Amino acid sequence: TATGDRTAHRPASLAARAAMVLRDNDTGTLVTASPRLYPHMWSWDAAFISMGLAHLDVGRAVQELDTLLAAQWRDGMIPHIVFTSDTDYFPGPDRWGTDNAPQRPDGVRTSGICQPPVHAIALRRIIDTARRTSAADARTAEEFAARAWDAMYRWHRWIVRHRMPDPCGLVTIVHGWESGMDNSPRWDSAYGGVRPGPDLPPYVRLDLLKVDDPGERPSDDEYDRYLWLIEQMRRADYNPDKVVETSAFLVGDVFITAVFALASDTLAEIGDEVGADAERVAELRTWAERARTATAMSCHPETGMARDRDVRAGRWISTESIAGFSPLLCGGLPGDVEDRLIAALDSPRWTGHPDLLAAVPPSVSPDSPDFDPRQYWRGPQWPVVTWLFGWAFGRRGWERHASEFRAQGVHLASDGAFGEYYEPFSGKPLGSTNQSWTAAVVLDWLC
Ligand code: 9YW
Repeated sequence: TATGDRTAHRPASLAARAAMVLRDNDTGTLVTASPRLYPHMWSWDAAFISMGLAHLDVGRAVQELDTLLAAQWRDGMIPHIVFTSDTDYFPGPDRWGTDNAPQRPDGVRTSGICQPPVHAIALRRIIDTARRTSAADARTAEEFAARAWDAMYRWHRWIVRHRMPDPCGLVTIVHGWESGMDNSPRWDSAYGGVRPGPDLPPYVRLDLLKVDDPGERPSDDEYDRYLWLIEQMRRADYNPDKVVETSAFLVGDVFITAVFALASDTLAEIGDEVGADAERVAELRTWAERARTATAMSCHPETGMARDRDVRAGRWISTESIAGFSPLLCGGLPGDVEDRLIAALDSPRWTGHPDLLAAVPPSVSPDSPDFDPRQYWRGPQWPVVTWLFGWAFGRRGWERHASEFRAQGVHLASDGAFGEYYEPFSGKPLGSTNQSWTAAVVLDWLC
């Protein structure tokens, strides 16, 4: 069936196509983030991909997380990219130059920064899916959880030890790429303070050759800043504390903080189920509480929207982005403030905007001056973000919101292109097509 110029697949056909995307992008031990644009494993993509894989083969799902955990740095950091041998991506491992970092893992090349800690959430989802399918699947997932739990705990501990340096208590990032929302207007002012030095080694971008419209990608100026930050970290040998000390970009990320709270609670809960060390489980709950409080404290006194904090400049960042709703992920707000935030999410400035094809939140409010409907994290809708909020809403007992996000997310993706992101008014898929994490969340919605 067709609506406008969009084809709409029925659920069974959409699920079959999503499964095909995951199979086609599978190299054997990892599913690449997308077929052409991103030929490697990305940390938070891998988490979402693994829960999609769980619907096809639980053994393969846990293998995906095993591959990621095999690239964990010795100090606990899970790196944002695990490189395959494909050389058609920039910046690749040579440019990152992590080979000399003393904490790097053996036998695999990675980037030197991290991404949102959604991994425990994926593990929860894999266990829940496996328990629904068969006793053997449940055993596979639970055995993996028992085996992988310590590694995940060490990842969360790394964040607490190295990335909560500011009294505001937010989890701090040293590069916009760590946020997962690379060129979000949330980071514009902080990037203003990043001045690439004259000794920035030259480079050639490859991403622009792989999309139809370079206007959907970050600009060259933005890229210079991205690479300058990498250069600074490389010169600090990726020592985590030195990096935080020296980075020109240091921002408390409220979305990551809320995800960290949610994931720490989830990991604690899994720890109880698999009989993990009780002291460590208790520590996770303390960390979750701390992050929840920091998230709640960031809220703007009038709008109630959560805010990031530019630590270098010592000021709050009030961009009207999806991250403003972060407290809904982890809780911690007084009831009336939370109700107002939910009302804001449902309002015409956001999900209730009359011109949206699907009622799921865009990355930036269409009514904000920062909004650009085609530009990456500056406006388009990202199915994974919808999945995450929907899953958290279900966990918080908000069934109506959770099922609404699921239905509308499926509607947006029903064209079967599995876009990396979508133009919110026309539903046109943008960036890469057959993007693995989009296929994975659609599969999870449909199964
Ligand atoms: C890049 C892979 C990654 C995602 C990020 C997204 C984009 C581009 O693609 O990053 O070159 O790293 O912003 O969240 O993990 O899908």
